[in-house]
Amino acid sequence: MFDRFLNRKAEEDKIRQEGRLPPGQALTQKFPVLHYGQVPTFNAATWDFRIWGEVEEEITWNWAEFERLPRAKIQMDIHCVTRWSKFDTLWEGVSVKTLVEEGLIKLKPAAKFVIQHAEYGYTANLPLEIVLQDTFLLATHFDGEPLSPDHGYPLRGVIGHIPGRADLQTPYFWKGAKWLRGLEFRTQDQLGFWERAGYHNDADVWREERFR
Ligand SMILES: Nc1nc2c(c(=O)[nH]1)N[C@H]1C(S)=C(S)[C@@H](COP(=O)(O)O)O[C@H]1N2
Ligand SMILES: [Mo]
Repeated sequence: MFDRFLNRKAEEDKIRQEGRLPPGQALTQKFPVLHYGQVPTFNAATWDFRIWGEVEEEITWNWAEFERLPRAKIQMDIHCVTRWSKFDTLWEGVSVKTLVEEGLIKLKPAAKFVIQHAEYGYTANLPLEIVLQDTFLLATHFDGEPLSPDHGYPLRGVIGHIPGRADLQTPYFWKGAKWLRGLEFRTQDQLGFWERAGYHNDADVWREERFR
């Protein structure tokens, strides 16, 4: 596509005109890596994914079982609180909304918040309604390839924005946990790793809710 040959500034101007550049953000054509701590290794024989809390049945899926779950693809814009935004990113993985709709996760009515639990005890919290949006995915693939270790292989949460979907909420990208190992459904919210460090709990990119 011709767009690929535009320089960064020209592409940013075009995105801004389309109303897709949130306040205080800049377009990047790279994919920066940001996280606290080490990159964990993956062992398919010992990896599992747990679902617990406000659910009728707790679940533990091993990697082979996780790979057989229904798959979804989604293209969206992602916005990092460190001020880079990346547009039209393509993700593939498992939609929590689909798992709930197909009865693979049976939520109790009291479930209102979701904690993503990742390797080394990293957590990220979101309201259930955002986790059930089309813009939240348990992603195994980016741009048609398995995630790289730096970006969360084999599984990460991702949250972004679909252009034109002003009805959906868009938190900053840190609300997606890399190296994800489970989801906890809760009646009450609980601050995640960056939220405890002073980042905004709601983290709406259009309202520039960066810090609390
Ligand atoms: N497990 C884990 N996930 C994490 C983080 C982290 O420190 N640990 N950092 C978050 C932050 S602050 C950002 S901006 C995004 C960055 O994702 P990327 O490295 O794929 O760009 O991952 C998020 N997920
Ligand atoms: Mo971040």
